[in-house]
Amino acid sequence: MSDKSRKSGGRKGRGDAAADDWMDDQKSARFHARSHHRKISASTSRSKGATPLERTEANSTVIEVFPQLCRVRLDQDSSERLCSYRRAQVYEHGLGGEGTRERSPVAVGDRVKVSSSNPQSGVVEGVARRENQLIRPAPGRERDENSGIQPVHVVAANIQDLVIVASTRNPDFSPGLIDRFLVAAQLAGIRPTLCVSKIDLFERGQKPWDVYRELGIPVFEISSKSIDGIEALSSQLVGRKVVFCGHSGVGKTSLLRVLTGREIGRVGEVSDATGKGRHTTTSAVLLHAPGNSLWIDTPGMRAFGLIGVKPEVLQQYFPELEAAACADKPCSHGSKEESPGCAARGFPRYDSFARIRQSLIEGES
Ligand SMILES: Nc1nc2c(ncn2[C@@H]2O[C@H](COP(=O)(O)OP(=O)(O)OP(=O)(O)O)[C@@H](O)[C@H]2O)c(=O)[nH]1
Ligand SMILES: [Mg+2]
Ligand SMILES: [Zn+2]
Repeated sequence: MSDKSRKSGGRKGRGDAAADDWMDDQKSARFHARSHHRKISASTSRSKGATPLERTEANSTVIEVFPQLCRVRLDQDSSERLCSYRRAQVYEHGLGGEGTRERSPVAVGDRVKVSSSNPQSGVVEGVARRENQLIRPAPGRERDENSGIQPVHVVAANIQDLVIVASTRNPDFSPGLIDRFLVAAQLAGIRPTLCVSKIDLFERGQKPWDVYRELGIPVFEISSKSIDGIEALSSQLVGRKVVFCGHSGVGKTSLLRVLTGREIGRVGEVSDATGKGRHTTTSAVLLHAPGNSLWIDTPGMRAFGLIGVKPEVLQQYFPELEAAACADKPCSHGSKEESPGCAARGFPRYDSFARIRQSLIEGES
């Protein structure tokens, strides 16, 4: 979503179109789930104050989530099951603080306890306490006007690394989303890495991603076509739990194909007309890769709304601005009128910071 639409009363804070989301645009998932809809009528139980399972009680990992059903992988024999999760409770996993609520009991990466009566299917009996989670406002779900509750979508749970994928071209490199992901990673305690994809399309000139290197964020220039940079990136990620995020069409699935050496998922052409991806991947999926790696491919996001950060503390997540030599201490790094003696305005990410701050002031969670 553009900042223009946000200012003109667009879908504040969700930062995305409903079409990006598994629950709103998962044709195959609906197909899978349809037969179960009839059998399962009770609504998911919501348990304020109830406690999740201890981690040692879990016996499976959630690898894909659909409405009503999820695909899990059992620890015991690595077999997969399609499981109903309607009996599982929605726990308060310490999401985005007051006024937020997860809308699904399970997320990709969750550790769960599954009971199964046959080799194909099963039931999720409980969800283990999470180590962390990458969250965003649930696409297509506004904050409820009466209760003030913001529905939350957990992109992935129990992860160590967030690989932010941004292409040099086709679609063009766009830092706005990167800065938002960097804030979200800090909030969740996840190590961020910037992966600049399609380096084979980069002709020469200034590299707008160098600013992230200067900030100390690991930056890898890669190409899934020419395989440049893949080994270096891979060596950082083997054995780790990683979620790959970015705009549609930047090459996340292509990258995961090269990293895993498997023809996973679907890869789609970028539109010639708009220069944007076509939202080829429609639901997040966890891949068990060599070296006990858990790598999660996600659907392309148009934007990324932040949850659990107030505008006045946003600067804590922009360390270079935090250190700026402003006349007033503390300084909100606001507009010229608001903060006349502010020294943050000269920094490369200042405009990005100011845009995010403004959208938080205007009501993004
Ligand atoms: N030139 C070039 N093209 C690439 C590279 N990686 C991917 N592509 C192309 O970019 C397009 C999009 O690739 P995908 O892997 O489907 O992108 P994605 O990020 O998974 O997209 P969504 O699933 O929609 O979020 C395809 O046409 C790929 O062939 C690369 O390194 N270089
Ligand atoms: Mg994809
Ligand atoms: Zn300032």
